[in-house]
Amino acid sequence: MILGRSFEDMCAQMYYRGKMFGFVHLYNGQEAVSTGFIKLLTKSDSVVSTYRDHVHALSKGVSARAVMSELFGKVTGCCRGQGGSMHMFSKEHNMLGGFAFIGEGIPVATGAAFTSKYKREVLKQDCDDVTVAFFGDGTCNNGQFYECLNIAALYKLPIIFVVENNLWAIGMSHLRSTSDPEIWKKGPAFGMPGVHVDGMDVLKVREVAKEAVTRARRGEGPTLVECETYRFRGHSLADPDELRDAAEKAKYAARDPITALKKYLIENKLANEGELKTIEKKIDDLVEEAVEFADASPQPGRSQLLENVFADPKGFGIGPDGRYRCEDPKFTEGTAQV
Ligand SMILES: Cc1ncc(C[n+]2csc(CCOP(=O)(O)OP(=O)(O)O)c2C)c(N)n1
Ligand SMILES: [Mg+2]
Repeated sequence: MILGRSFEDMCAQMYYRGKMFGFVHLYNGQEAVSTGFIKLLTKSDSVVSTYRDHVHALSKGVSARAVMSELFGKVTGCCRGQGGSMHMFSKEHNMLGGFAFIGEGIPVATGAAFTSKYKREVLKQDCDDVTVAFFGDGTCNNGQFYECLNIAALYKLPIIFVVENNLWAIGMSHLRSTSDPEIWKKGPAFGMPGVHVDGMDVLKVREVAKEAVTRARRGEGPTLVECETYRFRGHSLADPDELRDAAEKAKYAARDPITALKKYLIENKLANEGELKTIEKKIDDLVEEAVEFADASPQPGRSQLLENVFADPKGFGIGPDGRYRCEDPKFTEGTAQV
C-alpha cells in the first residue's frame, strides 16, 4: 500500500513537470482494495484493471521501474513506452491491462477466466488459476458488466468481479446514476454470491478476497465483491476536484487505509514506529530510483511507431519474441512481450 501511495504521489509531481503525457488517473485512497486482493494471488493468476491501473500493476509484481518508464513513454516501460498511463500490460505477470474505455476490461477478464477453465476441463491440465477484474461503480451501469456476470455464472468461471465503489464517476455521484446503489446485490440476481466490504480496511478486504479466490480455485464459480472506498484526488490529474463536498472528502480522509493499518500494527504490537519508518524510507528510495531510471532511459526508436498496429509482414520486429531492442546494457528492465 505504501508503494502504491508513494508511487502515485511521485506521478503527480512528474506529470506537473511535464514528464508524462495524456491523462493520468491516480489511485490514492483505494490501496486497500488492490493490496487486499492481488497480494493473495500467484503469478499465473490474472488481473485486469481500468485506466486507474498503476497500482494494480505494482501489486501484481510489475517493477516500479517498468511502470514509471511506461508513464514516461520510454522504451524500458512494461509496454515499451507504447501504452502509457492507462495501458499497463505485462504478459510475464499476467497483468492483462490497463483499459481506457470503461467496462472494456471485464470481457477480457471473463475470457481469461474461461481460458483457465478450458485448460482444466478440456485440455486436462493442472490449472487452478483465477482472474480478478477491477472496475468502478460508474462502470456497473454499462452493459458488458451484466453480460459478463451472466456468462461467468452460467459457466462457473473462476473470476472475481471487484467493484471499487469510490462513490463517483468523474463528477457524477453514484447515488444519482444507478437504480439500486447497492451493487453487491447484483451478484445474487445472476446466481453468484454478492459481498459488500469496507474497502478502506485492508484486512477486511483480504478476508473477503480469500473466500472468493478459494471458491473460484475450487471450481465453484464467480463472486461479485463491492468495496466501498474513496479516491483522495481528482478524477485525473487534469481535474481540479471542485465538485465533491469538502465534508465528504474529510470523512474519508480520516479513514485513510494506510493510517488505519499503521495504527492497528502499533496497537497490536506487530510493528513499532521505527520499523514502519524504515519501510517508508525504503519505498521512497525505490520510487526515486524508478524515476531516475525512467528519466535516463531512451525514447523508443521511430521504427517502433508501427509495431503492434498492423500485422508484421515487413518484419518490424513484432511477434512472440518482440522484445525491445536497446543497445545499451544498462537498460535491461524492459521485458515487454508482444
Ligand atoms: C465506454 C466509455 N464511456 C465513457 C467514458 C468516459 N469516462 C471515463 S472515466 C468515466 C467514469 C468511470 O467511473 P467509475 O467506473 O466509477 O471509475 P472511477 O474513475 O471512479 O475509478 C467515464 C464515464 C469511457 N472512458 N469509456
Ligand atoms: Mg467511481
